[in-house]
Amino acid sequence: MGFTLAQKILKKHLVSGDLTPGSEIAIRIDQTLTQDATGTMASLQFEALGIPKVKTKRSVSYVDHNTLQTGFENADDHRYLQSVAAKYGIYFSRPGNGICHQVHLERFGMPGQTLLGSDSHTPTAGGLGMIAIGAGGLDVAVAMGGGSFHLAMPKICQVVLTGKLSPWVSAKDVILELLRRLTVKGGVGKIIEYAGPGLKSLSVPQRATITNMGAELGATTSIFPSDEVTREFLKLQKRPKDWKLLEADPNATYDEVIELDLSKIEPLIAQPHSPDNVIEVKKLRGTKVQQVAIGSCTNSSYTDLMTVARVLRKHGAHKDVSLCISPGSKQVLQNITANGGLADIISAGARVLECTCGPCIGMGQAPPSDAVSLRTFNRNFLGRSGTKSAQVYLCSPETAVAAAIYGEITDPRKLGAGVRIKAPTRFIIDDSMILPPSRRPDKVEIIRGPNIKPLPINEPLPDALSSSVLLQVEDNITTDHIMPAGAKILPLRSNIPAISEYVFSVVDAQFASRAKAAGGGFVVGGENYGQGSSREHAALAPMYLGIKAVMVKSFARIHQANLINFGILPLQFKVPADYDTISPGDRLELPNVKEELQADKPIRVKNTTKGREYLMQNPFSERQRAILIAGGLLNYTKQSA
Ligand code: MIC
Ligand code: SF4
Repeated sequence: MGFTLAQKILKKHLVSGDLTPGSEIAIRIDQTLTQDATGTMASLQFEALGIPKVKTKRSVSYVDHNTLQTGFENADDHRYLQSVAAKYGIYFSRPGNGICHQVHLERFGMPGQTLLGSDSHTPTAGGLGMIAIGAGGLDVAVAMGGGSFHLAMPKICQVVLTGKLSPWVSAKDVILELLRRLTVKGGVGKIIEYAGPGLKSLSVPQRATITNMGAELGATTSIFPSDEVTREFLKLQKRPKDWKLLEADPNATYDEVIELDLSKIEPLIAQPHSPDNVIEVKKLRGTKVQQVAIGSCTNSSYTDLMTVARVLRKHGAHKDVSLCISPGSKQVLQNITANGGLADIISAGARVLECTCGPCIGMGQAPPSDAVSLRTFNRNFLGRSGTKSAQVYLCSPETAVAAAIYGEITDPRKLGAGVRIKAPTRFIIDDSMILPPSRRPDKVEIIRGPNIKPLPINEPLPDALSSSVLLQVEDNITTDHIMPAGAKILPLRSNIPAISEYVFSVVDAQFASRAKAAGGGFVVGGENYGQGSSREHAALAPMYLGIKAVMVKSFARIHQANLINFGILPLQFKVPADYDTISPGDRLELPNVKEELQADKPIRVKNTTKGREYLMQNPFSERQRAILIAGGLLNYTKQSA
């Protein structure tokens, strides 16, 4: 039997387990990536491991999220991260150099290697033929120290691409079409592997748009083969030697196959407040638009921005639209500057932002009240833009620029003959904002600002738990609901006591004070709980508030792993309908939790308020059980050292 591309790479990196879907495997990690919003915690955790130098082939620390310096906090964090990078053998991408995923694709990604990143969009590098997975900061810190990464072996879903995209339809529409078909839960427990004759018409940045938003499908990762298109991309990046041919065996078998004819895809748009709420752009024709934001790790490549520039040169932006553009990297900005694209963008009246995540994570450019904002980003969760009443739509750069010109949602095909942006034959490559690690690490001093507070550590799991339900939430709760981001809260990422005040604040402003007054408790949720970002703060901060267990119908992968890492029990109902018999405030008891967990038995929960009893699944691996009993991965690692 042949192997799929993902299986081939996983097999080469396998440390333990086998490739049976659902069983636990451990893999060797070649490269890691951290960004500043998750990286300070990951760095504190790496420091706590006491290892003198990273053991990966390449580790890179990016500053791209927390760049709005309204006080000392973010700037202090940047300085801390720079000193950690210099000391421990990590490359440092300075603030302004670009968004981690875009820069990693350009400068570091390697076909056939594994990449673990403390950001959920790490699978972007799958566009280059890598197995690239998002994880919590602690898992990444462990990988930097040479530890393997544990995960449940995913199923492999093949997407066979045929045909070619029509003018004004782009890679974003491909992934929006998949989101429409599969939903935000459709990729859970799967790797999406792309194949077929349609591949050759998609450039590496276009492939990266697709793998990037595989995260919104809930997929473990997504991957494209490494072919002639990949070779051309790496040649342009002056990295021809990093290329190798990688594809699935012709007789590989897949758990699922989806066919997608590129020529049949139309311009699509995701409506508020979920990336899978997708319809054709033409159906929303005429909706007035107040803001258009172009950028993010999904859609800010050279071709994306040149397309926008070319359209703007002809038309100019509408007077009622605030148009902002954040290039994905300094490389993109330098190249569109050199060939006049930036001048067209500026002349059209766009507000040009620095090369960072910016508005995508609510770091500035919050739209006005009730505004319609069209964004080329990947997430439109409620409140993420910074304005709770805003209506955020996700679309391609083509659809975004059409709205910027006409002041209303417009099918970009109205713009006439399609623009074709050819990749330049020479690219400006300038790595001056990437600092290699110090040659004299012993001389480097770690610089810590006053906002960096020590990492809180959990207690081991007691024999029994008893507490009340502090909050009950619906399906598809995101980590943006659990631990919101934005310009006000993000600077507190290295200060757990301070950030914990904002846990669930989008849903329930009193949550933190109630949790503190009660000395902790439980949270009850629906399907796909914890989807979205990899931020381990969505586990760490609730842990700090005394949350002992989260009881839901199902979990999103990264969040579930983060809960385990910080010793919060992630429990799933055996009978999902039990959810309906619980109300906020109910008193729950887990009389034998430790013993049941250890003995691989279902975990019993008594609802003493309602006089009912529920059974919870115990699907954990032996290692996960040991981590939960120890009160988290740090305690477990210390015990086993
Ligand atoms: C996001 O897009 O939500 C983020 C901000 O990049 C997060 C990471 C974080 O919260 O720091 C992610 O996707 O993992
Ligand atoms: Fe940054 Fe947005 Fe990408 Fe997250 S999704 S890494 S915030 S650009």
